Amino acid sequence: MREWLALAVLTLAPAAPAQDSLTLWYKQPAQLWVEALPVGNGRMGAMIFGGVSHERIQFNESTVWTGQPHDYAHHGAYQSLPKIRELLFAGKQKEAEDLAMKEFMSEPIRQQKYQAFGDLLIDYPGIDPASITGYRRDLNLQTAISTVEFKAAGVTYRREVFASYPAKVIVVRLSASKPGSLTFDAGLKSAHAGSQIALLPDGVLAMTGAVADSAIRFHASLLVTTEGGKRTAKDGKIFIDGADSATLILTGATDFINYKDVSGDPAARDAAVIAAVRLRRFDALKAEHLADYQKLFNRVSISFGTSPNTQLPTDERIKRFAQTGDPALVAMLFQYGRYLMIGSSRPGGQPANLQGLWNESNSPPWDSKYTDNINTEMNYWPVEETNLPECQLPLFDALRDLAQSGAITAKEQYNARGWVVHHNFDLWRGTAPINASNHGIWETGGAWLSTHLWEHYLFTGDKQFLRDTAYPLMKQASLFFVDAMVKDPVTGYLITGPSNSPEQGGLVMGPTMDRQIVRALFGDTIAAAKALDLDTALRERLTAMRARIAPNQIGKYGQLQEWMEDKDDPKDQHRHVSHLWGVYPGSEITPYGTPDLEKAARQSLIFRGDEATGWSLAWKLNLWARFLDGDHAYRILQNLIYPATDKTPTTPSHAGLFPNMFDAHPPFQIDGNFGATAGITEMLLQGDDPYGTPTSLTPVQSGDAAFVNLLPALPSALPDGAVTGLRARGGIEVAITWAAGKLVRATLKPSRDIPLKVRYAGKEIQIAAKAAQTYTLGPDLK
Ligand code: FUC
Repeated sequence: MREWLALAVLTLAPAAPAQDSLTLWYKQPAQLWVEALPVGNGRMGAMIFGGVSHERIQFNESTVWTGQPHDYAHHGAYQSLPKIRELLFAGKQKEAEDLAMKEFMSEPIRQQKYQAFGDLLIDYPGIDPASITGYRRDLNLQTAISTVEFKAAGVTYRREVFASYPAKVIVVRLSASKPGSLTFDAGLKSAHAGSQIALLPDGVLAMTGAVADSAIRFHASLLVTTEGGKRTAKDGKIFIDGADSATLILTGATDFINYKDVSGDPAARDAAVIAAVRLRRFDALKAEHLADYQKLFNRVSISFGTSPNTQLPTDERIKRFAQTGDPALVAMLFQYGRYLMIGSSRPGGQPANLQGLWNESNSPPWDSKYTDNINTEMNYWPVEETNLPECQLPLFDALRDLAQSGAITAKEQYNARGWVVHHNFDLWRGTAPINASNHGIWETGGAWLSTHLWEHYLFTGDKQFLRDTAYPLMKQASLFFVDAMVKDPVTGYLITGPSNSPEQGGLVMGPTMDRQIVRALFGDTIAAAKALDLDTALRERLTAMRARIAPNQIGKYGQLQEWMEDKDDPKDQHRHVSHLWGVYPGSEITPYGTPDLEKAARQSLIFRGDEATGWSLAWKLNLWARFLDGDHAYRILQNLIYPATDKTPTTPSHAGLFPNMFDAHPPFQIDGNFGATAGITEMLLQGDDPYGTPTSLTPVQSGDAAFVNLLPALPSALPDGAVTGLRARGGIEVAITWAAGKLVRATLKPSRDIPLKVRYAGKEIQIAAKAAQTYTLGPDLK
C-alpha cells in the first residue's frame, strides 16, 4: 500500500503547478507604495503594506475626483477652424498653434484629478517588530487574497485581505494561532482635510468628508466584528482586547451618480452595503469572493515551465530576470495583468484609469485620468484575447457618456455631426482639447475607442450588443469624420486636422495615425451596418470616402512616414510609435497583405530603438510579435521585466517593474501591465488576418470568418509551455501546447459556426468550423 502511494505521488508530482508560481511574495513589509500589494473589486482598491505592529491599508474609490459636472467644450470655436487649417496648409505651424491656443482649447484648459480616499490603520501595541520571525507577505493571483503572516512570542499572526465585487467591500481577516491573543486598534484616516470620523450608534466607524472645491462628498464605513475579546471605542478608533479573531469590513461611496448628476447619498449607500454584510460570516464572504473571482480568472491558464528562481521572493526575481531568465515570471506577469483588470474594471464601475484605480496621491501623475492617445486603449488590449470581455463594459458605458459630451464638442468646435474625443477625458467626460494646442488637439480619441466596440462584437458575436450599444456609437463616431475631414490641397486625399501625431511634431494636418484609425473606424462601421442590414447609403458613402483617405507612405529612409510629408528623423527615439498603429492594434499593415509597408514599419521601429517608457515598451512588445519576430519581442520583454526606479535625487529613472510588479513609466502607470499581458498573448496567438490591407476589408475584419495563427512569434527563450482559454476573433477558444519550440497540439472550440483559417509555421488549413465542436490539430495541422 505504501509503495502504491509513493508511486501515485511520483506520477502526480510533475503535473502539479510549481508552488508559488502565481503568488507575489516578499520577506519584508512594504516601505514604499509601489511595494505594497493591490486588491480591487472594480470600484474600490486597496494597497496593503503588511507592517508588523502597524498595518496601513491605503484605499480608493473610483469616483473620488476633484471637479463637478461641467461642459468643457469651447463654444463657437468652429469659427476659427478654417483659419487654423489655412495656416497649417500654408506651413505656418506656430501661428496656427497660437491661434488654436487662444480660440480652440477646452474651457478650462485642464481636466480634473483622480484622488486618494483614505487609509485603514491597524495598530498592535503588544507586538514588537524586532522580535518576530517567519515574516512573509504575499498576493495569490489564484485567489485574489493577500496574506501577511509572522510569529511573535510563540503566536502566529495572520492577516488576509480581499476585495469582494459581489459584496462591494474590502474584507480584512485577522487571526492568531493562540486564542485570545489579538489585541489591536483600528481607525480610518482621510486623505482630505476637514473630514469627520465618528462612531455610529450601530458600532460602525464612519468617515465623512468632501474633496475640496468639488461636488464630490464621500463617506466610508468600517465594521469590526470579533470572535472573543473586549471592545471599546475612543478618539475615533475601535479598540479590541484579547480576541481570537476579527473581521474588518470596509466600504466607501460618493454622491456621484453619473457625469451630470451628483445627487447620490454616500452615507445611505454605505449603510445599504454594510446592512447586507453585517450578519454574514467571514467564510461565506470569502467563498462568495472566490467563486466570483475565479469564474473570470480561471478561464485562462498559462505555463512556460518552471525555473530555480521560482523559489525566490518576487522582488529578487525581477532583479534577476534579464540575466538568468525565469519563464514562470513571464507567466506571472501575464496573469498579473488579468488580475489587475478584474480588480479595476468590473461592470457597473468606472473604466480603469492611468493607475487602474490604485492611487495614493491627490496630485497624481497626469491626474490619473484617462489619456486616449494610447493609454486608455492599451488598458483594454488584453481583455478579449485573455477571456475577460465583461471587464470592458465600463469603458463602453464611458463611451456612451462621451458620445453625449463629445457631440457638444463636435458641434461647437467643428460644426460637425457625431462625437469627438481629444487626447484625454475625466470623470466629468471632458472631450475638448486640453493642455496645449501642439498636442491636445488630436481628433481621433473617440474613433480609436470606438474600434473596441467592433472588436468586442468580433470576439463575442453578441448581435444585441452590436445593435443596441456598439453600432449607434460607431455610426456617430464615423459621422464626425464624414463632416470634419478635409481635402489635402497638395495630394487631393482626405485627411484629418488640425491634429498631431501623439505627442510630437506639433499641430499638423493629416498625421498617419489618424488616417489609419479613421480607415479602421469606417471599415468597422461599414461591416457593422452590413451585419445589421442597416444604412445602405451611409455604407456606400463611407466606402467611397475610405478609399480617398491618404494612404500610408514609405519615406526616404525606408521608414513608414509618420506625417504627410517625408520629414521623419531616423534619430528620433520618441516613446510614441503612433504611425505603427496600423500594425498593432490596427491590422492594415500585415506580413503577407502589405509586405513593403510592413518592412517600412519595421524600419521605423528599429529607428525608435528597444528602450522606452513602460507603456511604450509594451507597445513595442506587441509590435515585434506582429512582425513575427519572437526573439526581438523577448528582448523588449527583458527591458520591461527590469527593476524600475523612479526619479529621486540620486537615481535616474528607469522603466520596468516596481517590486509589486506595477509597471513603471516611471512613475507607475498601469497601461504597461495590461500591454505586457497583450504582448505575451500576441507571441502565442494572433487572430488578425495576416493578408489584410488598408484598402479592402478582409473576411476576418468584417466578422465573416476567423483566423487563428498559432505560435506566430514564439521566442526561443520560451521553448516549452501550454496555454488554455485564450480567445480569437470569431469567438474561438484556443488551447496550445508546445515543446522544444514546436507546436505539439492545439485545440480550437468555436462558439458559433464560422469559416476558419488556421496557420502554423508556414502551413495553413481551412475548416468549416461548427459551434460546440472541438478541433484538435498537431504540428502538421492535421
Ligand atoms: C501620454 C504619454 C505620456 C504619459 C501620459 C499619461 O501623454 O505621452 O508618456 O503616458 O500620456
